[in-house]
Amino acid sequence: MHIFFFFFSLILCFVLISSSQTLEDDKKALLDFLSHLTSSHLLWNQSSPVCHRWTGVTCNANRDRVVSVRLPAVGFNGLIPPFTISRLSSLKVLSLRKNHFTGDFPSDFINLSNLTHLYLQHNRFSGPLPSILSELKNLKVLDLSNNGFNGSIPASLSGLTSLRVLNLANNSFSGEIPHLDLPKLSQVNLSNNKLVGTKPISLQRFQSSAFSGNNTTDRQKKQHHKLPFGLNQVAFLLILAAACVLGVFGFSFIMITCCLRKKCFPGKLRKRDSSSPPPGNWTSRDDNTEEGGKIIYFGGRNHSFDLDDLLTSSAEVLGKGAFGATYMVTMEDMSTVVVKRLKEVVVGRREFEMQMEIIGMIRHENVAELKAYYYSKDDKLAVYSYYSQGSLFEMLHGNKGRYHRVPLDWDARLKIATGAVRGLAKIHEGNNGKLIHGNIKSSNIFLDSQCYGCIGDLGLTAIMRSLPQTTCLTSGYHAPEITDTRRSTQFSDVYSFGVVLLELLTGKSPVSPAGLAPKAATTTQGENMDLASWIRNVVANEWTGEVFDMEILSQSGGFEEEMVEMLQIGLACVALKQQDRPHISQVLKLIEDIRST
Ligand SMILES: *[C@@H]1O[C@H](CO)[C@@H](O)[C@H](O)[C@H]1NC(C)=O
Ligand SMILES: *[C@@H]1O[C@H](CO)[C@@H](O)[C@H](O)[C@H]1NC(C)=O
Ligand SMILES: *[C@@H]1O[C@H](CO)[C@@H](O)[C@H](O)[C@H]1NC(C)=O
Ligand SMILES: *[C@@H]1O[C@H](CO)[C@@H](O)[C@H](O)[C@H]1NC(C)=O
Ligand SMILES: *[C@@H]1O[C@H](CO)[C@@H](O)[C@H](O)[C@H]1NC(C)=O
Ligand SMILES: *[C@@H]1O[C@H](CO)[C@@H](O)[C@H](O)[C@H]1NC(C)=O
Ligand SMILES: *[C@@H]1O[C@H](CO)[C@@H](O)[C@H](O)[C@H]1NC(C)=O
Ligand SMILES: CC(=O)N[C@H]1CO[C@H](CO)[C@@H](O)[C@@H]1O
Repeated sequence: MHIFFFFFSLILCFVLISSSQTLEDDKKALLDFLSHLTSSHLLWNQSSPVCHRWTGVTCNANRDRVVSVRLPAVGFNGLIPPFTISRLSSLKVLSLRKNHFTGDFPSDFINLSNLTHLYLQHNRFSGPLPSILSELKNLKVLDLSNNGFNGSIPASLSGLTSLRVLNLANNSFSGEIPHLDLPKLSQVNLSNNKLVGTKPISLQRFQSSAFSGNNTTDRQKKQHHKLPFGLNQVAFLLILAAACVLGVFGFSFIMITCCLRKKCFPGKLRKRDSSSPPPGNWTSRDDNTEEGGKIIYFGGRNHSFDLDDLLTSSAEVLGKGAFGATYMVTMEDMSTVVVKRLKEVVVGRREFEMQMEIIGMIRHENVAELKAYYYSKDDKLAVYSYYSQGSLFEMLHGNKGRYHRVPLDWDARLKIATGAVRGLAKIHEGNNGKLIHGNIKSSNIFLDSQCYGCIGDLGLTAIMRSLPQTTCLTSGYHAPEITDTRRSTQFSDVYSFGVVLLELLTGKSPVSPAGLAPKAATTTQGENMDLASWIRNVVANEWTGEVFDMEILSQSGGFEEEMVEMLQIGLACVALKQQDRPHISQVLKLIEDIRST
């Protein structure tokens, strides 16, 4: 009996020890890794939580294991300390690209059985690839380009059955290219090696540029193609080098949220097929290094992108506004950020940086986060978080944007207003209570994962050529005094926010007043009237019930009192005289009280 128990507990212990690797073990492995490397500026604070604070480290949803380590361009050199990184047994993504690591391919990495993405490009690795590499059965992306690997490409790579991307360019691989039977492979680059012979049939489907700079022959003809190393890229590498030398200033956040985020309207909100063309020239045109910029990150938790990423990742144009073009940029880890390429910046570098630093300080769940910025003579970029559910404008007025129209019930609208007013109240506290948004409108309000409103586009009006031209497109949001002063204030922000509230209630767009015509026709000014004036008129004539969006009236019986309350708040915000408007903190309290009373 005793012996039985003894063995039983021994087995139990063994099972527990072998299967319960913890975050502590992961932390230890990472600290071991770092302790062997003297070369970087990276500091992981032992007493701060790994999952929240450590640069480049991301955990799983339970926050009990490390799943991604991304430390691109942090100045590491020497050998990768063996048996450190490879102890992170849950690791899925490892990026150590653009460092100066030397030595052989770290063969202990084959213990990382869950690894899906391995980025070791732009280091100084050498020697042959171990054929045992094929043990990494889950590997989808393998980028070993721009190193000094030599020897032949192991035929065992055929065992990497999940592989989608293989980049071995700019190494010294020799011999013939093996037959690689990888049906999922969609991108290959073996250019600039010392390979000979014919392309295997299994790789015939890839363009010849993937094999350029070698002595391989096509079935038809020899390839002699090599792209010139353009000036743009030279400038670009200089900028990057400068950024490295200056040290890693701060770090950005991984945007895994877009994957984790639930949709507010499952099944209903469909993304349109994105048929927008990619942006034209993403490459920095800045070849004056003195004026050349560096990218500044806020946050310091994780950095999943560098400037290189922003300028080379696949980008999609989201829109072209008064401040310049807005792009949605998807990173190599499939996270997404919004990049604004600002035109007509009127302030100089110092003022630009000061303004960005002020905005970067604003951290609130209802304010779209400024993740990074970049200033050079020719390019000014602001990088914000991306909200996958689109803007309130798209939600309300549908079909014109990237999303199809979805009915929004009263609860949803109340939540959006609540989030947005919290965000704006936080913004007005910024810069010692002096910060102004200057461009509040429904297309700058986004929905977060909990479907609360979030304020986007913060901080741009202050650095741009006065206000965007007051065209009929935006004037619906502008306080009357702005027409004369051309300067935004916190009062005018409250006015614009009031217009958004009215927009939520009526479902009518302030930017297309023609839609008001049928009901407004009885008034004197007819269809030239903006949304706020129209509602003032209707309410003055005691037709209150008439202003509400049919969609919320039909959906939510019994909430009319709440709507009337919101209407009164909205009307107070759009008071013609600025001193009659409430402070945003009062608006916040009023809106939060709608439900809680
Ligand atoms: C490390 O983190 C702790 C807690 O977050 C903090 O109190 C401490 O100042 C940090 N130490 C350094 C050297 O940054
Ligand atoms: C690897 O991933 C699988 C599922 O994706 C998981 O069940 C397993 O526990 C992971 N391995 C480790 C060592 O975390
Ligand atoms: C893999 O990990 C085990 C311990 O879990 C270790 O004994 C072994 O040497 C490692 N393999 C390699 C190739 O590093
Ligand atoms: C690979 O490079 C190393 C030096 O880095 C050299 O000793 C070795 O002979 C080379 N192997 C082949 C196959 O070229
Ligand atoms: C190979 O190196 C050249 C010149 O350094 C560079 O232009 C090219 O982009 C590199 N190829 C890859 C696939 O990284
Ligand atoms: C290319 O390879 C062929 C053999 O496959 C060899 O005859 C030829 O000399 C090589 N050319 C160069 C430029 O290396
Ligand atoms: C492969 O990389 C070379 C530069 O090294 C580039 O010119 C070529 O376009 C790339 N081909 C593919 C298919 O990516
Ligand atoms: C066809 C071709 O470009 N072959 C080149 C392959 O790479 C070797 C080594 O870099 C060159 O010598 C060949 O000219």
